[in-house]
Amino acid sequence: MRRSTGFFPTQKEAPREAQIISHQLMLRAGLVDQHCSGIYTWLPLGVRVLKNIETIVRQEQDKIGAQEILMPTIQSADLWKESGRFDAYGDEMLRIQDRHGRDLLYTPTAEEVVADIARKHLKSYRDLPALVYQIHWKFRDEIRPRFGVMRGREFLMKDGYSIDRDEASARASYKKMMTAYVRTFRRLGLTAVPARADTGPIGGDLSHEFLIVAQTGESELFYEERLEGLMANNEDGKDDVDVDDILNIYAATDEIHDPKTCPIPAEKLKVARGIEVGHIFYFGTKYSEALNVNLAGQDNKNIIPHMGSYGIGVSRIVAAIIEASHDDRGIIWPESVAPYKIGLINIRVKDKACSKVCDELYNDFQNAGIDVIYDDRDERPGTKFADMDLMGIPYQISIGPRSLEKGTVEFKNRKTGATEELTLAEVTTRIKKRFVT
Ligand code: 5CA
Repeated sequence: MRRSTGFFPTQKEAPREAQIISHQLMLRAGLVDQHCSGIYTWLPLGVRVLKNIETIVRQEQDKIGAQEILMPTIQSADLWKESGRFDAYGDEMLRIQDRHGRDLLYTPTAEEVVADIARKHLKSYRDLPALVYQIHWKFRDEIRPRFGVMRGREFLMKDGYSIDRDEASARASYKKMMTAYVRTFRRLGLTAVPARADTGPIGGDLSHEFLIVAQTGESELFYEERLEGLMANNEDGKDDVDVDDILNIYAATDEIHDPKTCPIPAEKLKVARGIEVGHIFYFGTKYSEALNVNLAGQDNKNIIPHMGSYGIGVSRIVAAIIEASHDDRGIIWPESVAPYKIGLINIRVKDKACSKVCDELYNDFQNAGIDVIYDDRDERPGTKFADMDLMGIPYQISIGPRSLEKGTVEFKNRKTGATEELTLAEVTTRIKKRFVT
C-alpha cells in the first residue's frame, strides 16, 4: 500500500483521555477511532492486525479439530429465559425489544445458543464429542469501559464450546483446548500464564484465565516462575505442549489464591499484575440440563452432555501485545501480527532516480505477495521514520539519493534498532527468503 493514497491517520500526540500506553499508541498509530464510550471503529491498520490475530487463533482451533460456526449477535431472549441468565446476567447484558415488543439481546457470550443447537441437531452419544467456535462481536455494557479496546463494550471474541458424553471426556476436551491456547499465544509472541480462576457468570468449577504479565493489568496473579519458560515462544519454533506438566505448576488469580492453603511457600511465588487474554471453563451439565439437552446413551438411557466454553479476547489482544511490546518511539509488532512486514521509505520523492528505484522495489515486493507499506509522500524524512516506528513495522528499508550513489540502502530492524547498509540485491534476497514461501 502506498502511504500517499492510503488512509493512515497517524498523530503526534495522544488525546489526554488515553491513560495507558497501548491506548495512546493505538490512537496515535491510527489503529482505531473512538465512536463512543467503549465502542470503536477499526481503521485500516487496526483491521490488518486484528485479521492477523484472527488467522492465528483460527488455525490453532482448526488444528485441534474445532469447527467454525457463526451465531447471531442479536439473539432471542427465550433461550436465555430458559437458562435463567436473562435475569441473572445483570446490567452488563444489553436488552433490546423489537417492534412487536419481543425481548432480544446483544450476545455477551453464547452458551445457550450452543446448547440449543446441540438439542436440535445431536441425537446420540455417538455424535460426541463436538467442538465448535466462532470469532465474532460481543457486547457487554461494562460499567466502566476503559483503556480503549482493552475493556470495551463491543469487542471481538473467539468463543469455543465443547460438548461431551461425560466428565472424563469433557476434561479431555478442556486439555485439548488448553494445548491450542498455549500454541496460539506463543505464535502471537506472548507469554500467557494459565492461572486457576473464578468462574463468574459463566459458572462451573474448573476454570483457567490466561494472563499476560503487565503492570497495567487489571488482575493480580500468583505463580511459580518456571511456568513462564514453558509458556514462552521457544526459539526453535517447536510447538510441543505438555498440558499435564503445565497444570502441575501453581498459578492462580487473586480471586482464588489463598496464602493459607497454597502448597507453594510465598517466597517461591511471583506476584504480578496481568491482562486477561483468555478464559476457559468446564461447567458440566449447567446449560445442557437447563435447556434439556438429552441424547441417547449407550444402554438406551438418555445422557445429559457435559459442556465447556473457551474464550479469547481477540480485540483485547491487540492492546495486550502493545503493552508487552513497545518503546518510546511506538509499537513493536511481532512479525506474526504486523500489519505490514516491510516499510519502504522513499527519502527524496522529488529525486527521479530515487523514486524509480523505490517504485521498482515496491512493485517487486507487491508482486511477490509481501505485505509492504511504501511511504512515497512528499514529507520530511524524519516524519517518515517516526511514522514507521510508531506503526511498528518490523523491517524498514530507506532509500535516498546519497545511499544510492554508493549503491546501497539502509535496512533497519524495528525491534533491535540495528541498521545495516545493504545493496539492493542483498535486501531483496533477504526479504524474499524470509517472506516468500
Ligand atoms: N463464554 C466464555 C468463554 S467462550 C466467556 O465469555 N468468557 S469471558 O467472559 O472470560 O470472556 C472471554 C475473553 O474475552 C476474556 O478472557 C477477555 O480476554 C475478553 N473480554 C471480556 N470482556 C471484555 C471487554 N469488556 N473488552 C475486551 N475484551 C473482553
